[in-house]
Amino acid sequence: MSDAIENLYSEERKFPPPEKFALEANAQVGIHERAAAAPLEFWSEEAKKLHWRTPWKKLLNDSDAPFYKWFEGGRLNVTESCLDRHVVSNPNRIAFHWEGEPGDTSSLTYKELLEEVCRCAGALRQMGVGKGDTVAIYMGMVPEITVAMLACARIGAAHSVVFGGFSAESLRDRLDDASCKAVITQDGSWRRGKVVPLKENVDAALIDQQTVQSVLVLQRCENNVEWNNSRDHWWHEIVPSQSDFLEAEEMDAEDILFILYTSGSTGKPKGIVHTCGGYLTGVSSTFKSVFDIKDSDLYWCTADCGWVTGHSYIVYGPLANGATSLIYEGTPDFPNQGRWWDLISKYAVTILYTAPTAIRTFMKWGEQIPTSRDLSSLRLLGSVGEPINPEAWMWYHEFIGGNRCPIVDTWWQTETGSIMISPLPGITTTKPGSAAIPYPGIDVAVVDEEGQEVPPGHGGLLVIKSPWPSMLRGIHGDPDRYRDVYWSRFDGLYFPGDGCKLDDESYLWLLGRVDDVMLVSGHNISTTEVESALVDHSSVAEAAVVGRKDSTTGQAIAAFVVLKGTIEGCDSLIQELRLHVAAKIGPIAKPASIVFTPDLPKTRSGKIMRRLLRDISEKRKLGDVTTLANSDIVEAIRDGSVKSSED
Ligand code: 7RM
Repeated sequence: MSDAIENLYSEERKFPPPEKFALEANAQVGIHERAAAAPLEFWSEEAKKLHWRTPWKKLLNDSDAPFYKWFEGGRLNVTESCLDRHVVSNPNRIAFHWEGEPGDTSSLTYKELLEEVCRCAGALRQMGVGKGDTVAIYMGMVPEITVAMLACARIGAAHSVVFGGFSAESLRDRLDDASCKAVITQDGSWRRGKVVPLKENVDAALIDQQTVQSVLVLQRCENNVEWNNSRDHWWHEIVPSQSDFLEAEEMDAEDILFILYTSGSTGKPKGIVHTCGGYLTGVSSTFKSVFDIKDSDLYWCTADCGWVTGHSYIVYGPLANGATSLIYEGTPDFPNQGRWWDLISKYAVTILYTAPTAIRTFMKWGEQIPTSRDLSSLRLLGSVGEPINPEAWMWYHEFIGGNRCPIVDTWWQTETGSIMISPLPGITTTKPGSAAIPYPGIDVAVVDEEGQEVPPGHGGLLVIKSPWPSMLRGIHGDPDRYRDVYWSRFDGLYFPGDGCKLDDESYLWLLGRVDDVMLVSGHNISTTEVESALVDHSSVAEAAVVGRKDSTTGQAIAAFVVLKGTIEGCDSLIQELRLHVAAKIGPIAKPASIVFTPDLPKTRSGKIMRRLLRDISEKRKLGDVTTLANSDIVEAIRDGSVKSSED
């Protein structure tokens, strides 16, 4: 019988931590072993680094699995760990430097941030929002989005951040699902020099909507907006007049901190629920050890707060650690393709956390853009969101990291709350394309279809074997779906839905979503490995592959390829790429067809949407494209305006 997923790609390059980095790192050798010997003790120590008003009575309650509870009886408000304690020790430290897309700037110290959070919290209370309510936040990347999230946390209201690129309909679904009582938004948001009409979308979402009673509107773009006097409030009219201190609402460790919707590949979006104590423990601990944060660092996570990465590694993890971060409002190509690298030199960014999709886009644009800027302040790089192809990893290492910065490839999900698998930069020897090893205190395995652990050198399904503090507590309003999606595949194991392989040293190599695995002549082939083999070719910046029905092989591999710079696709390149894949990982993985395209269909957070490519390949009517960042490209690929060949 063949493996649940085969191990085809072999990668031999290794990068041990630089000596000086290793000596000075926050996390030192021994941490993994100590945590493995006593994981509950490890999490207890990590949680004690937060500010608790009342200590917990029970660290982990597993009597009603999979409805686990952590830190039962503990009382806290997460904003006291993120703000108040730093205001006591270091009030004038900068929490956020912010740069708007048009080039305007501001910064907020911890003292100023706490004061603005308290004022916003006061305004929310005046609008009738209180403990136990849910508030939707539909904004762009302005400092006030962090203020809005923390203001909710301050008064014990759950926030539900809806990405500012989502449509009025998606917003409406999420407002209904969580029975949101209020919405915080902006008149508009800047994107590539244009105004995204956020308030207009909110107005549309609220037509005949039953639960929302008030809307708080930040003025950002000075675009014209409709106004409903009995419902709408300008931020500048009701926030500045509030008191600059508001006593934090005391919460139970297991009270809800936020709901965040994941679209998933099919079905209704799932409202993933996170709670106060466990979530903050996970993000605070991982932020310190994975990103090695020091007082001297200037940290930049390029994610949007509408995505879990923004929640965990722009807001809660960095603030719990008293870090100084950069937030940038706009796109990487405004006003030109060098904007990010200009920001890095201007602010002397030391730690950069971004996604493979961005890295591959920069590869396509050419390395002369970053290499003509001064990136010498960088000391650590991170990646999240998709498997990073070894060649993209090498490009990131060389042209962004100047061959001196460790790379932390961090695997985790909205559901896991915080990083589960990652190198620790002062300890772990990295391998391009591998997320390396589990975080201390995290217990994972790779199993076959029957749930048996596979030996090193084999592929299978990733599972998490024990509960962890920042795990989701459920899907809002749907306990059965929670059990069904995450806990029913293997008894007692959490199933994230990702394929994974173990190499000979038991390093973990994530292989993409299990739903995307291709079955070719009885072999289970991961999309990631074929895509990495394509990206390994010097002409290729990005690739997506899918299994399309085939009468002889079951499925045949259909590839979609984005070439670097000005390179033109032609028949001889198609043949060359097919041979390249065959040579790199084996003839079985050779794509049956290759289509050149200027771009790939992606979700708003940059993940490739293979489902739509499957629809195109099997000539089906296209599924839902509304959650796509770039919906035009699907039409372009389907209409064959791009060069293709089949054999
Ligand atoms: C943080 C985030 C989760 C899914 C996950 C994977 C994929 C994320 C990596 C990765 C390989 C990584 N949350 N994924 N990080 N795959 N290597 N380092 O992305 O909920 O939006 O997505 O993303 O498939 O299950 S998420």
